[in-house]
Amino acid sequence: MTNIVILTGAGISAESGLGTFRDAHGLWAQHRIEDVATPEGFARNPQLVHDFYNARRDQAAKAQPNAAHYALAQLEKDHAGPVLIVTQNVDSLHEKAGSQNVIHMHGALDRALCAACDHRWVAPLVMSPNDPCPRCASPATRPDVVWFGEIPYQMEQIAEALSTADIFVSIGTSGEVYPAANFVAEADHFGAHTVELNLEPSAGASRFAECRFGPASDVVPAWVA
Ligand code: BJW
Repeated sequence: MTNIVILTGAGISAESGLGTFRDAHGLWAQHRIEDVATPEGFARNPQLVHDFYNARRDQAAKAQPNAAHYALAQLEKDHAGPVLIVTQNVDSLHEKAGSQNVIHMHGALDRALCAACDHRWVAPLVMSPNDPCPRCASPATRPDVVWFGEIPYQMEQIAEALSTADIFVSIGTSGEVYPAANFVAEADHFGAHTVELNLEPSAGASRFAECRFGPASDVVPAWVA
């Protein structure tokens, strides 16, 4: 019984119409990271940050999974052993495709977080800085996403999964952002076979035992088959 851990990044959702971050016309070509993806940026201008995430929440709500998301959901159904998806993505396309075992290590667009009391709830489509927290009433509402300088979610479960993985697959991620960029080294250390499926070689491509390059909607179903 093989244990499969799959890391996904923005590239898997690109063909569903959601922008990546670091590609030529990606989100970071249009927005300064310091302004929209750090706690300091949020403290300086919460409305700007909410505008950025409100627009992305609207796009993500309308997006549909592509063949890569469906192939991974089918893999989870068909595979005899455990299949865990650790996604850096804040969209819900894995769940929409039918995957059930998904960790959102960078949070989720459809969740809100109170910066004052850490309460979490289902986000409305449009959020604003003055929205009161339903629990403590503080006007400290923020998107429940992980910004630079913050600790990604469920790191203990991820470390445990990487330590027992037989196969580790990285899909559609540039390998520029830690700690996710280091998962291949962790999985390799514990003896997993490591595979990269990406449009082009990522920053960490040389660390993988096997690489296949092309659009996710081609290479992921082909790898799963
Ligand atoms: C396709 C395709 C198609 C395109 N088919 N493929 C110096 C050294 C090392 C680390 C650090 C350092 N200085 C600071 C750090 C830490 C920092 C970091 O990594 N900085 C780097 C910039 C160096 N990291 C952090 O701060 C993290 N926290 C942390 O480290 O805490 C300490 C700690 C950790 C663990 C335990 C204890 C303590 C937090 C990082 C948070 C990242 N947040 C964001 C925003 C999330 C919310 C949102 O969505 O807005 O996460 S930034 C952004 O980057 C987002 C993504 O999840 C993340 C990764 O991006 P991704 O998914 O890889 O997208 P792209 O665009 O980069 O790549 C797309 C890929 O797809 C490309 O390769 C394309 O080729 C490919 N592609 N079309 C297949 N059709």
